[in-house]
Amino acid sequence: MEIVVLGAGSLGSLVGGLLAGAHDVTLVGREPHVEAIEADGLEIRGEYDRRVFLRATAEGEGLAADCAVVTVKSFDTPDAAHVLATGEYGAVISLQNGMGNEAVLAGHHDTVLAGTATYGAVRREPGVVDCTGRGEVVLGAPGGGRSSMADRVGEAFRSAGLETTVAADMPRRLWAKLAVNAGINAVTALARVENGAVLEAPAEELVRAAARETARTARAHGVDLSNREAIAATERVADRTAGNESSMRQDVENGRQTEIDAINGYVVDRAEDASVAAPTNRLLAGVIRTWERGRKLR
Ligand code: KPL
Repeated sequence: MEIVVLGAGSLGSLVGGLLAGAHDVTLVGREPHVEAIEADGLEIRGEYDRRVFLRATAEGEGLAADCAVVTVKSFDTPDAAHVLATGEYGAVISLQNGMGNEAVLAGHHDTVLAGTATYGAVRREPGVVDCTGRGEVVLGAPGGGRSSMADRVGEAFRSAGLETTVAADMPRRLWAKLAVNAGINAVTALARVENGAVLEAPAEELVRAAARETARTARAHGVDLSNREAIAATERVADRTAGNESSMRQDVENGRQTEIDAINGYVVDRAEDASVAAPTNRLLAGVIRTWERGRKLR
């Protein structure tokens, strides 16, 4: 399959590198990462430990492929949608954190798939990505139901060795992943700890509260996600990725804007729409936004 991966951050580099083992992949990113990959290939450290050779470019306009995998930060989705609109793709799949990305992409493309990924990845230096934990990709039609394109893309991911499930209940899966990110990301970023730290007191209580509020909000919007399921999903991911730095912690450590608006901020907004209380998500979003403002990142 011909695949374009748009976004060569930690997850995009890892997914692009793994897909390149079985497919014709073009990774679209920024310099100097792109130049390093073009010169010497991409080194995947950790779990997979290999060097792969794939096309890498900083020019995403006018490309064509069977499938485009979007891994850019949620606040860059509108730009990504415009770039993709200049090319031709059989399907566009969002493998991003946060909610609302598929709707933005669907404004420019007919066939959009939703996806979640729980692989641990850290881009160490130009041309090098570390897989810090094997996770899972789940993909399917954003509104739920079966999709033959999702089956095709899922098979392509699996044939490249990525643990992949094609799901018919994506709205529920997206809200469950939102609960995971709402619980883990801001707490690990603020406390500068690894994901496993959220399994212990005193973080444990905070993280459960954020996941519980997310599930309550999902139910208020007609999505069948119990508090127990949301908490269990959060704890399972924290356990599997115990030694990882969350993406938000990486953003904060590197002085970059975070995805807080699409994660805890999204929960607060949807909770407000449905008159549900979300005090923990509000507090976490407020503290991260204050940090961003102090750094002139927003
Ligand atoms: O999605 C993640 C992230 O870091 O953004 C998790 C699942 C928490 C893995 O670190």
